[in-house]
Amino acid sequence: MSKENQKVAGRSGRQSKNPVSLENSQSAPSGELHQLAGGEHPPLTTNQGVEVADNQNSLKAGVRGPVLLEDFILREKITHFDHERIPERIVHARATGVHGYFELTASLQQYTTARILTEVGEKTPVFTRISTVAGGAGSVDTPRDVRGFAVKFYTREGNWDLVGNNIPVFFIQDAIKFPDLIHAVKMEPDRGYPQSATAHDTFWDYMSLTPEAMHMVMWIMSDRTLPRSLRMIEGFGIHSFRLINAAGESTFVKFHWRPKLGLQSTVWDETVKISGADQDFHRRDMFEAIEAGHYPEWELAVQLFTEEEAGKFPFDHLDATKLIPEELVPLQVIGRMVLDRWPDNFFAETEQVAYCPANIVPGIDFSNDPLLQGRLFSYLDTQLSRLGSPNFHQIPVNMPKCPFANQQRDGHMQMTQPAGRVAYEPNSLSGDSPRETPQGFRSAAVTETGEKGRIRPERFADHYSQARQFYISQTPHEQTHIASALVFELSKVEHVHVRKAMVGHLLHIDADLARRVAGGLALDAMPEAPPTAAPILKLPPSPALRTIGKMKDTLMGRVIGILVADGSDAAAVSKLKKAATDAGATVRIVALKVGGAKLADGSMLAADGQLAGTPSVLFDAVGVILSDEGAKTLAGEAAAIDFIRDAYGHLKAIVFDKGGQALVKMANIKADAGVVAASDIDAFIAAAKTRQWAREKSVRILA
Ligand code: HDE
Repeated sequence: MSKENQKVAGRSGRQSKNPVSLENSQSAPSGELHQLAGGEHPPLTTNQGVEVADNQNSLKAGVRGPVLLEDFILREKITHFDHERIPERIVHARATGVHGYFELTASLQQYTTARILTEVGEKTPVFTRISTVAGGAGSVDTPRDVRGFAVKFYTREGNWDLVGNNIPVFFIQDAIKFPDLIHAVKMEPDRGYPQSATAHDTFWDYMSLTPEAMHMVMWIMSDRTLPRSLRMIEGFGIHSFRLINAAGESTFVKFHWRPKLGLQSTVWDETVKISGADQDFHRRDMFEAIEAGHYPEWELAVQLFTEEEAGKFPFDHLDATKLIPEELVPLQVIGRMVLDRWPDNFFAETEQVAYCPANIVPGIDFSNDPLLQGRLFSYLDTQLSRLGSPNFHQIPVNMPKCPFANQQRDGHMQMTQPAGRVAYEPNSLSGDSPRETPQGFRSAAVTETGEKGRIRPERFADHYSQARQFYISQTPHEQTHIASALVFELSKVEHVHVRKAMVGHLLHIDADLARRVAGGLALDAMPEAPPTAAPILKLPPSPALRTIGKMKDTLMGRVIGILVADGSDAAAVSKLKKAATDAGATVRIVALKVGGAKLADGSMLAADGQLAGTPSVLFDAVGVILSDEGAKTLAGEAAAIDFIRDAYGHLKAIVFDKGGQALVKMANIKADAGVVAASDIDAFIAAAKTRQWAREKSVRILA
């Protein structure tokens, strides 16, 4: 509980004075005040602790007179309100944060002294923040964008922040390019749009001039950037880090998060419509899951390798545009993270949390990845201006949960009150002031040699081999989505030379992909491929890079929407509901009116959503259970036809009874394995666990 709350609670015994002026209030006449639940209310006070008698009227000179400057209550309230916002993050402003814990299941004692990675069974508290990158804090949850995946582990040896993304590679190899990359993706500075979108000229102009981004381009054009839920994304630390053991030996490590619910994405048309139907689609999904006790869970896995092994890789592991295929270095699962507590206050926690890749603990160290090295500077620097003081580590969400003590002092918003004469180390005047300890943090003893210069390793020059490997590893459906995404994005680019330059790069990745995109853009001729700085290797496909096939055989975390109307068969609704919930799904009832529908047996079934505001894009599969009369009524409502048509178009399973079938026919859809009669509920449940990929070519003209 915050100090302020404690203070207020502590005074709750004091009687509030009679709020006489409520009788005059325009906004809340006393007779109409809602009766709030729960015991005695503490008195409302100013920040100085003075009880407030009237929170509805400012102090005036006469009933129709001017407001008086003397009104300290008004001034304090408005001044505080005026300063409620802090600068939002330059990137990753939009996010959802949740508390939870990490539990180690396998020790890495051979490789590290870090207790969080060696003490099996130990539960370490975490705060995890999952974000989009490009949009502002108020932007939608579902643009085509990378997701940030930042975890703060409050370990016994200090805070360790693993600040990663849901994609294992990055756009650039050197931090000095980051401001240009972000300026290119953000809204264009003269017109102030688009918000949170890569589909515009400046982004693709920069991409077309940055061959090292081509691997990442493949990932962002894949459905990885269209997650179904934040609970269904993978996470990656991206850079190589080092683990240091008791003998001082170091091993390289890459960190991976794998979601227990499996990996799942939406399709593009669906994503676009979700953004309109529910701007907070991902945040709401996470909130509701936590409220329902369906705690999302991820496995933490590592890839471990030595300097010698790294020397044999066909790429440089210090290059953040490259990944280490799982087939080359297998993943070892070492723990799990469970998110089980929604923050008390969004601003205090999700907004004020400050992650920093430089926050590591003894036994972990950095690699020389030049992107990581730049990040080690950037985060603390940006947080100084975002949070306004070097004391932001004292904000509860940022504070280590282990003891911490040093001789740093003062600064804006200092919350501690150190006692005594000594504020330096070493000293001989204080017997209990903090001292260095031998088990404290030590950097890996690495020898560095070489000439100083603005240079890059030669092996960083291969920009296409892994881009090609990613593309050829995908299923045909996923390849089609990548091609179509490129066509969509480049169609929004006004400058034809930029479109052509991008297709030129694609020629190095896959000639068929280049042909499909050139065709989708109706280019007059195939452009020239740009020169390459290194030979393109024929790397083998890596099936682990796919999304399709990583869905789990469960409806856990999925939502089934059932469309009903007056006269729907109660037994059919309950049977469907039971089958869906037995398979782990959540069920939502949709009706013309939110009060619900009167079923055939006379019972009233309350709706979770009104049809007009609850389209099928919000569900993973749908049921249509209607009487003949109900079907006739809904035939006159475009939203009802769209409900079915969109579910079909988004490759979802649809189940219907006899009345529902009449409406399904009006949606003019073709029968397939995912269009199922209510008499075969099992077939529906099986179909709901996947998407009907075979249907796609009949509903959409893709590249
Ligand atoms: Fe970040 N990044 N980044 N980044 N990043 C920030 O820090 C930066 C990079 C990532 O939920 C900022 O506090 C530079 C890679 C996440 O609060 C800023 C470079 C990866 C978050 C910053 C990178 C990330 C950030 C903005 C190139 C994946 C959100 C506000 C060298 C491994 C953390 C802030 C949260 C946030 C700088 C590249 C992940 C400006 C200079 C690569 C998840 O400091």
